[in-house]
Amino acid sequence: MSAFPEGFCWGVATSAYQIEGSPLADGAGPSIWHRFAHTPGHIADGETGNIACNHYQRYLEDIGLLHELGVNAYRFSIAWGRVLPEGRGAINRKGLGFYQRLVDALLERGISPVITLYHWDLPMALQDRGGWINPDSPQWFADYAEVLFRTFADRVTSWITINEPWVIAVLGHLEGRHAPGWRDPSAAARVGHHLLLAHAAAVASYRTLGHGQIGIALNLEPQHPAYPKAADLLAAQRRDAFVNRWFLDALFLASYPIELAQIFGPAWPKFGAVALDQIHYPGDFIGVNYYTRARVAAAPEAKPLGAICLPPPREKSTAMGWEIYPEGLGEVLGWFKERYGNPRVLITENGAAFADPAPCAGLVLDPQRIVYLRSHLRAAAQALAAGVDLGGYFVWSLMDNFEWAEGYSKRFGLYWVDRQTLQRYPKSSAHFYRSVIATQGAVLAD
Ligand code: GBH
Repeated sequence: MSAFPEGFCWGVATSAYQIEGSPLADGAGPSIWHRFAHTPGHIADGETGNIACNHYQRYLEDIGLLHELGVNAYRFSIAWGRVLPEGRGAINRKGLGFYQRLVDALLERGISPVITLYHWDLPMALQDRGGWINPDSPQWFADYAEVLFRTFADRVTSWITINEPWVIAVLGHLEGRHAPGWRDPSAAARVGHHLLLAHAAAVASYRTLGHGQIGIALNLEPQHPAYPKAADLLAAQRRDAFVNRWFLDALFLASYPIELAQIFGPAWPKFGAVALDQIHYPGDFIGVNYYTRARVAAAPEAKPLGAICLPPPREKSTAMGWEIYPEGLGEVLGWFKERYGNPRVLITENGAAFADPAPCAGLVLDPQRIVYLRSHLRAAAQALAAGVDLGGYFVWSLMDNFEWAEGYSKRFGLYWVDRQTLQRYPKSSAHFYRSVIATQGAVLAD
């Protein structure tokens, strides 16, 4: 099964706040994640991104890891506040310089940068103006994006505007588990809309400044009824509207699912035809971040969705408590072909956290991660064979890093990071992924 075509994009993914460390170095402005992590009670073990993987200093060594894997692409994000410490206005040359050196070093190694403009670390200066609930926020984002499009016009041809608008809106503004830590349904609804407007504005700007491909990355999860009964089926449909179709229907169909008005009640704004036309803006590809599915049971008392998710059986669960369900990746990829006009798709994140053992003779044995990756790569190959326009696959993540509210307690990396020395050690999954890439997927048949 040499299932993956010539030119297929093989990569790994990271994000700035999760790996860089030194969040205030060289004149950077603080971000909402810096503030959130320094407010007690938000992060497991009171951790922060102050050190993270110290990638800010060790980026050349980390490019060595990418080279070792044999990837032809690397997805990373830029910290807005390093480039624009106030979020707008004056450019911080030193902060921008870090990313210029990173991009140059990647290109020297023949690795294509795939840049995410926003992976959750909004400058605090903009949060002080309301952050993403401010109607000016899409313009702030477009102006920031323009700085980067101009800087990298000749060198970078793959861009992702925003990582997981649903997580930003819901975990950040409805459930308060992520920065900025709000619990405000009306804010969450408006933030979701402004993120879509921000994406559209950046895509429009890229049309005049760049000649590559630009898209958005969505977290997508099939929602299955826990039991074959009508109430669970309806609950799963509500949750599908909430998690998946909120952003898919907006981008591809110029509409929001009607369920959202029921779920949010009076907190859901009345969007007119003009507003819906403005968010109908998929870009050149859609990024899929796939981890799991949900099994949904009706629960009228669980507001506002009237639904709860069942925990998976132990033997099917990752360290995050998410079900290992590779079929779901095929299902998600199928949606694009069946419902959304078969756009180009990149799997911009896929991976799993497990309780890895410490390195032994320089290697970490993580057979569970190999099983996880193999089964999901097979599902991707099958989708390709079925006619899905799949252009690439990125493992989350290159190395163990700051797993948001979980701190450093959850390890997603192909490389194990020693929290004392920050030394990187390969896991057996790194060797596995290298062989997948080297054979264009032929080893998946074994
Ligand atoms: C991604 O988000 C992020 O882009 C990345 O930064 C992060 O490190 C990585 O995943 C790992 O977490 O609780 O069973 O209902 C993941 C998005 C959305 C995936 C919520 C799991 C909940 C499953 N997540 N979803 S469940």
